[in-house]
Amino acid sequence: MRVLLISTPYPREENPLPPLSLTYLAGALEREGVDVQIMDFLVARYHPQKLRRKLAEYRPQLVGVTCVTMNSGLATKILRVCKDFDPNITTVIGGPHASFTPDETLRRAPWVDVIAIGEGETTLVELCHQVASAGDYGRVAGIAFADEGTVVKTAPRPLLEDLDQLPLPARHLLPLARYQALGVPCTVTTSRGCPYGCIFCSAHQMFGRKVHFRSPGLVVDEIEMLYRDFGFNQINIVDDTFTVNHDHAGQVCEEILKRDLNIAWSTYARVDNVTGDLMTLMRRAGCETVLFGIESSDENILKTIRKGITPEDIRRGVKIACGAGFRVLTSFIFGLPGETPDSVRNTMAFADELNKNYGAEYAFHVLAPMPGTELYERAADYSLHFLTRNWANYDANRPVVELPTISKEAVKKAMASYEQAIEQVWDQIRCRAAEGDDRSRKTIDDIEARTFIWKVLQGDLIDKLGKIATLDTADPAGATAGLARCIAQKLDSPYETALNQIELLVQKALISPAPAGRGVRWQWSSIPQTRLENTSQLHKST
Ligand code: B12
Ligand code: SF4
Repeated sequence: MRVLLISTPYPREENPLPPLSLTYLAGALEREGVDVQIMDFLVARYHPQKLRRKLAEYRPQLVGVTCVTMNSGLATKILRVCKDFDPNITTVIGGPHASFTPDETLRRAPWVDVIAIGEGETTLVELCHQVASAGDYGRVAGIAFADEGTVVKTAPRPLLEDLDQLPLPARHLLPLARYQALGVPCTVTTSRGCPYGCIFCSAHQMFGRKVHFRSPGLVVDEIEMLYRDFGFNQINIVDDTFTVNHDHAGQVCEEILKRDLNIAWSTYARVDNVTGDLMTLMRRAGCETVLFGIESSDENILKTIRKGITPEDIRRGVKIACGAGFRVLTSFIFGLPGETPDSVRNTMAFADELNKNYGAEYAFHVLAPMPGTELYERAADYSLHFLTRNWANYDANRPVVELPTISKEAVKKAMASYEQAIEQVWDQIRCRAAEGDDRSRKTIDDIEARTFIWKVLQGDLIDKLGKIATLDTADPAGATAGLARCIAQKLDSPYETALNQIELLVQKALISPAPAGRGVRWQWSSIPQTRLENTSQLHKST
């Protein structure tokens, strides 16, 4: 049985990170002896022709794609390419959006065979067994499919009780060197589920309100492997709320400290469940950044959305985290039920207050009621008027619904003033850099470097331009310069910039030349065999 798993691309502004969904799914399949590959379009160019080439070469019997709401349209298009290529391929879609829109997805995309609803590891394994034996999908819990014009939903898939039974994510199937070139952290989870019931969020619908935890020892085994074997020194713990259980969070931190891992990490937290002790411990264990979902400063709005926090909780939590030396990011949403032009102004002033008083940074989004949230399911009760049902617009950066209490223009204006404020901050950084401030110069250089690398990734330039016809293969500097010249020309960027960036990739062993004819061919590095052996050791022990 051969399975191809695909991540649907999304814009760079959303900060692509190594996808845990596909690596967990692939890990579960590998453990069952299923042959699986991942095509990761988050850090490579998507083109239907490229996909067709892969389908022709790998000949998968099942293709599974993951997406969220904003890229769900593209995800179904990807599956259409697969179905058109070979109608015998079983096409499957999963993730938070598809899970909550099975009827609509099957109606809009009749070439999709199966929707995986909710947690996917066991569902996909069982589905593969059915596909391999030409069996009956109907026996697999947690899926929806069309049968002679009607949508069949099988029994709900029970959530995994013991997360230690999960496989290790099969990250060796990802193009990790590309993520490392971008300098982004590697994603890890220590738990699934969220006990809170915020009405704009679907987390508790997806993984339940009972939080299941992985054993801290196993979590840190994985982090240690990412650090020692895969070369990541930045980790993002993507639990819905890492700080929800202090014992568990504390044990993860103690375990990191015990093993003396020099990693920097970041995570999501709630202002009402941080304490000075926990924050101090997290800081000692290498956590540098926490992100708090604040949403609004308006008490009535906070009550309506059932966030369960007050402005006082917010000040207290932010003060503790900033006091403990964290970089604190606060995230707000414009356009929640009850929003008025006044509450928008107050929320912006509040974000400024948190910044001035404690040093917390802030970001604003616009409400996008995604399927699976109470706001979406009961939109009329909250007086939400949908402006568009085009999911591509649900990026939470523009109004997709309107409220009687505030116009969409007022929300757009608030977003525009926030974006302008960010632009001003950048102008100041650029000015300071021009005046010789080293820190500002470094910030600008980092951004420029990432932009350059992003273009290289999106153009697949190492793969396309990497064949360098040097006569002397023993001349690595010549091959590096050759590649830099080709890329600089293609991107119309200065040769020195290209050379610096390519040299860095070579130094970090993220790209390497292999002899090809009388010259060399550059390629992205894969994980060395010894590292893979360590991975499978850990696989066996979990
Ligand atoms: C980390 C994260 C990010 C990261 C990285 C995403 C990544 N590449 O991993 C960043 C910061 C980039 C990000 C960005 C955004 N995110 Co985000 N993010 C998360 C977060 C916190 C964790 C994701 C994760 O790794 N989960 C763990 C894995 C194991 O779970 P999973 O992805 O759901 O996969 C399981 C199942 O869904 C299923 N499954 C998934 N795909 C498939 C495919 C097949 C074939 C099968 C069989 C099964 C299956 O099986 C998997 C294993 O059990 C989730 C919240 C959450 N708890 O999941 C939000 C979440 C996914 N994000 C969300 C949103 C809204 C966004 C943004 C739009 C934010 C914004 N602009 O405001 C952007 C969109 C970018 C994008 N297109 O993904 C929403 C999505 C809601 C929706 N309906 O779309 C979530 C669910 C948060 C929430 N509760 O509202 N996000
Ligand atoms: S917003 Fe955060 S706390 Fe609220 S339900 Fe979603 S993940 Fe949980």
